Amino acid sequence: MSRTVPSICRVCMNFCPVDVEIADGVVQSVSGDRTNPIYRGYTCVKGRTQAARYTSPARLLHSLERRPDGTFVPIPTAEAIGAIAEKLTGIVDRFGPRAVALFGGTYMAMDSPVNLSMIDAFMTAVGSPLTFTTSTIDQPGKPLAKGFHGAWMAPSQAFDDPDVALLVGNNPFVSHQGRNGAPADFFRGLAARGGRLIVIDPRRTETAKRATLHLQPRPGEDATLLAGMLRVVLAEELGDAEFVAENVTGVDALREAVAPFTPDLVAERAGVPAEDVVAAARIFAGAGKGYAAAGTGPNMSAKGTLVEYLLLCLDTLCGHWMRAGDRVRNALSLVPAVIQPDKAQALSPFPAYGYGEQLRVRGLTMTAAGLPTAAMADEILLPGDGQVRAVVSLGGNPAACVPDQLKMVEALRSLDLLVQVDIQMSPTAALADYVIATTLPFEMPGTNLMVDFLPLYANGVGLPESYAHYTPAIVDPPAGSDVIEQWRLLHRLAGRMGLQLELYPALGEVIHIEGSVPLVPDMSRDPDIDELLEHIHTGSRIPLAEIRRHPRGALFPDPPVHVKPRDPGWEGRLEVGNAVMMADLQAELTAADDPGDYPFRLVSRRLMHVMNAPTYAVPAGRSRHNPAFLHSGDLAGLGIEAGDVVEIRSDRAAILAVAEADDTVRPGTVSLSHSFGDLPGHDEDVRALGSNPGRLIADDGVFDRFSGQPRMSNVPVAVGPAPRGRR
Ligand SMILES: Nc1nc2c(c(=O)[nH]1)N[C@H]1C(S)=C(S)[C@@H](COP(=O)(O)OP(=O)(O)OC[C@H]3O[C@@H](n4cnc5c(=O)[nH]c(N)nc54)[C@H](O)[C@@H]3O)O[C@H]1N2
Ligand SMILES: Nc1nc2c(c(=O)[nH]1)N[C@H]1C(S)=C(S)[C@@H](COP(=O)(O)OP(=O)(O)OC[C@H]3O[C@@H](n4cnc5c(=O)[nH]c(N)nc54)[C@H](O)[C@@H]3O)O[C@H]1N2
Ligand code: SF4
Ligand SMILES: [Mo]
Repeated sequence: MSRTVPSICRVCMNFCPVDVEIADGVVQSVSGDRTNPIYRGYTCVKGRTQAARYTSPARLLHSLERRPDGTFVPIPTAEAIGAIAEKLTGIVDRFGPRAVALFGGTYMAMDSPVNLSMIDAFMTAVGSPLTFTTSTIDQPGKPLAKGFHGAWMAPSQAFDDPDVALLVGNNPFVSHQGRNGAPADFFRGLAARGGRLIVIDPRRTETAKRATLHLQPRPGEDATLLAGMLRVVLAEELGDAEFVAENVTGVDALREAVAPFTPDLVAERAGVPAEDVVAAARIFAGAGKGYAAAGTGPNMSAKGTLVEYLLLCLDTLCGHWMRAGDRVRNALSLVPAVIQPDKAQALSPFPAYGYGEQLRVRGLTMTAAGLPTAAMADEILLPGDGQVRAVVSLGGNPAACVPDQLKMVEALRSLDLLVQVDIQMSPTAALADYVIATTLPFEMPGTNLMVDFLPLYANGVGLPESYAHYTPAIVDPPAGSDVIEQWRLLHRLAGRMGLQLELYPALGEVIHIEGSVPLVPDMSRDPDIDELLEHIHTGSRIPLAEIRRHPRGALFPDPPVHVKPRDPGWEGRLEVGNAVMMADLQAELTAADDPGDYPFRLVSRRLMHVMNAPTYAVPAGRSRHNPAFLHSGDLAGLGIEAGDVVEIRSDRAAILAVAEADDTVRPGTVSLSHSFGDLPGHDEDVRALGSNPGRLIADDGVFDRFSGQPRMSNVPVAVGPAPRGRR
């Protein structure tokens, strides 16, 4: 018998509401929910084809243990947990708690709202500060820049309804990182209102094609470009003088720092017309309400903090922040209401790095974006006090996603214990001592807490209106399987290690809520997931019980949230002339760019049909590899035909990739998606597996000095025909 039930797609962070057809307890098909007021039926190819994720023979249904000869044998998950608990306890006893690290990937943050809090509870109980996540190899510049600039204590202006949006290296049409919902609806609405869209991207992306103005610069020149725009805004007095006078400091320092960035200099450096730099500034500052946002590209250029800082300066000079009395249309629904930004005042700059855990390499420390993941391999390989001996990896694929793949794989191989929690035999799983088979999203209850939280993370992301959605588990795991939720695994592990967990509401370390009371679960039995969910959503503006009454999700405009006036005597100011940032900007002026032996620049990108690493469930008819997109002029110049295998070489390594002609790519750049391929030495068949650009990156070469994020885009490379016999 077949039935159709509503749920939430959790393949990517858009969290689309879907209708799921189920027959005999098995997911058959997935389609968009047309009745939904925000998404209006939107889904993408990954979401619509996800039934295959549930039934494929490649799905891991049992946990595995590695034998001494390197092969894997199935092991009951309960038995594996016992063995892992014993080994972890032994490692902690011998080497201390810092010898245990945890790696959390995107599916750790996404599949259950309980996971983040559970991870913090687990690592706190173990006593280790070494939790690494993908946050610091993604867009760590966002939280870091807020530290240098300060934060407006109300949301950015007109996210629901902008007159202008500036998107720098961000392609929401494919990535869905932007306004959550249906990307086309947002851009259509913007155009219909006469709103302006400015896109800065070395590729003429799906988003850039909709832009009023597209600047197609050399990669890695965003700081130069933004400095040029700031110079125009200041010189032509285009900003919001009243807002600046009341709330901002450092304008003179900024004016001085951007003075050398004339339109001509910027044009020459970035390879764009000088008049476009001026036009971008005039459009952005003159259009009215709006916001600026960057995506992964500029954050990965090893200057992410500076770029994000300059974007905040641009918004601040233009007064793009909500004022007293404004209605917050996308007031948080699920995140504790006490942290809703709702006051028209500035929080002065605060330390965003340089505190907490000191890593043993490159002077890196804890940051507002978390612990620098680019130091994880060194923390494993570097002998001495505090050396990491065990890694528990959840919902991510560190052997593929962390830059400097060669070093990371060497590090993971050297561990005393590697536990990989996964749905398939990923490259990391292949290196693990234990592979724990885990549940898929429709087998678990969930909420859209992560999406609700996004506006707290940065400008230009999240939902346009207050909207919340809860889904129960809608199918059971396959009959005869032995899979476990990530949160339950951690709880049981802690129980077997004799540890007591304390679970805080919301998103663990990601959000600190003064005075919140932890849940102290009974460690001798599995906690009830409903109780955990209730606790995680403690203090939300909309009680979870109310959200649960709307199985298709709903808008929750009431109680309304209005921005309050500034507190009497409040003296906080936003800082646009931070000395550290201004010094980094000056350094840009003299940064030499000698192509040497590496005339091309490798730039990052996303592909519609996969979420980062490909899974076994790549939609039918889509390529399993990640093509190297090159301009047809470049292909001709290199004597390479589309479809040929090329070699891409950096000063670190070489990879093979299948060339594809694409004239949306700026000449001189290679646009290649990440996390494909297999382990080094196992991915010769590039047409079947794709390749890993992370192998071309050194984690200690060029990097953002605050987050440690290596240069993952704008990587100097040479491109040529693959060696004979490898084409
Ligand atoms: N060179 C380069 N490197 C990059 C990037 C880049 O642009 N360029 N991007 C970086 C960024 S922004 C990020 S966030 C990281 C992403 O890095 P990861 O977090 O590692 O990425 P994913 O591929 O999303 O997750 C991978 C793991 O989740 C498993 N998985 C797939 N579906 C599910 C599921 O439904 N549930 C569970 N539990 N597991 C599942 C997969 O088998 C795989 O092992 O990569 C980073 N690395
Ligand atoms: N379909 C799909 N969706 C995804 C993912 C996926 O793998 N597939 N991954 C998810 C994840 S983990 C994340 S973090 C988000 C990321 O979301 P986005 O940041 O929107 O990701 P991209 O689509 O890669 O867009 C980055 C853009 O930066 C450009 N770029 C590269 N280098 C530079 C540079 O130096 N300067 C400028 N200005 N631009 C540059 C690239 O050409 C590209 O168009 O997407 C998420 N959504
Ligand atoms: S955009 Fe696609 S993968 Fe992401 S939540 Fe929506 S349907 Fe799922
Ligand atoms: Mo990401």
